Amino acid sequence: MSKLILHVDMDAFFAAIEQNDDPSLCGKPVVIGSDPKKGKGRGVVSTCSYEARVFGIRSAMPISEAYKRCPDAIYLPPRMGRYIEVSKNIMEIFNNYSPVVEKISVDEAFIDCSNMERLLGSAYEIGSFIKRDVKQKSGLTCSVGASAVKSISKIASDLNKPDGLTVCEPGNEKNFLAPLSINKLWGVGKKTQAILASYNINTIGDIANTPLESLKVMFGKNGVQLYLLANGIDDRDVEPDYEGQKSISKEITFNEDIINYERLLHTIKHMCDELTHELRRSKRKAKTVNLKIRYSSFETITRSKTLDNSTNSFHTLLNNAHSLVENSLTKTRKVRLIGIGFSNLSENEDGVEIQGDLFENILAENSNKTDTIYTQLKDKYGYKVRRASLLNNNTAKD
Ligand code: TTP
Ligand code: MG
Repeated sequence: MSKLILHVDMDAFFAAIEQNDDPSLCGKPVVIGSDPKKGKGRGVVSTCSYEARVFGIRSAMPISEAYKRCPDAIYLPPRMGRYIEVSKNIMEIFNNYSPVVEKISVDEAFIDCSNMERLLGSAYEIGSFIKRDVKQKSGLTCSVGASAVKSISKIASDLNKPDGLTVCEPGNEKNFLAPLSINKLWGVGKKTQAILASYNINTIGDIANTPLESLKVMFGKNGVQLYLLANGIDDRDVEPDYEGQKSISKEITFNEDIINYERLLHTIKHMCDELTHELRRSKRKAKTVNLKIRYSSFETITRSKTLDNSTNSFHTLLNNAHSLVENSLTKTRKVRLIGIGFSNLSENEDGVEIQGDLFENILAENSNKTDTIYTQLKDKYGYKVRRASLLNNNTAKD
């Protein structure tokens, strides 16, 4: 028996939630992102409704460009707390179908339904049931791809968006992929696409028909991967839990480029606070802290530090983020964007780690208790709950 892997991706996720929560937005172009400030805003589009996509607006586009394309659209700031809540509800629906669910972002997951056809029906039926449940329980539509091959299911879910359901039957993988553009293939970015196009390789079928040796010459090891994927060969399994989500991160584009070091540190503290909260809510720890700085020249540097032990202690993560900034920032240069990420995530075992010095442990335990109470308060009363040290108001906004 071959595997049956479904990939589900919500349609226009953040924008669809806004439309669902406020029906007066339905049928209208809705753009989620930073304030466009009448075309002078400096942030980016997070996502937009399909009505806004007609104007050419897309995720990651500068918000000023979106405003140029559709000044009459409804521009809304993201409500992450709400999106995470809906995301959790949706992931629970997937868990009703299979215990093997791999969440790969806030709005998409793989579900392994292998050997469940007897119980649940054909790939097409299982896909329809999931779509129906998601619609009934959340009011939202999603798109589903199903096949025996992880990478093909991912491609398939994107083919008939929104509200799509696309099945590739086992044995038909090569035919299914052949006519599709090469940019549908995992790992093919603009650079790879340009190189392939220069050899007149434009479809996945063209790659499949290219000798492996030629692909190796063009791309080295990656050429082998391209060849396998283009031929529908990918034996990766669905990895349950958080293993698919390798990191969490936040970044902020300042209203104007800044040089004030104290303000930068304060912004980092805010981001560490939000990220630690997310770690603790989802019962995870991080081992690596990542920093991204973009100067006003657009030159971007990234630095990371891997700790001896995984942690979800606010103070430990913050101290390491601070030391990364301290060691890598050129303080005489203006900063346009700053980002903090935590990666190397693992599940949190219960209890406090007891290692080393007793006094250190008491401090760690107290800090852990404070973090736990803080997480509970924030969960109960929302994002307005803040650590006292975050209450002064020189925060970056955007
Ligand atoms: P996507 O699934 O990529 O996009 P989408 O659900 O909005 O639209 P589609 O129908 O094409 O799937 O991303 C899920 C959410 O993640 C999206 O609603 C907003 C957020 N996101 C960003 O904040 N920035 C980004 O650049 C992208 C791509 C997504
Ligand atoms: Mg989506």
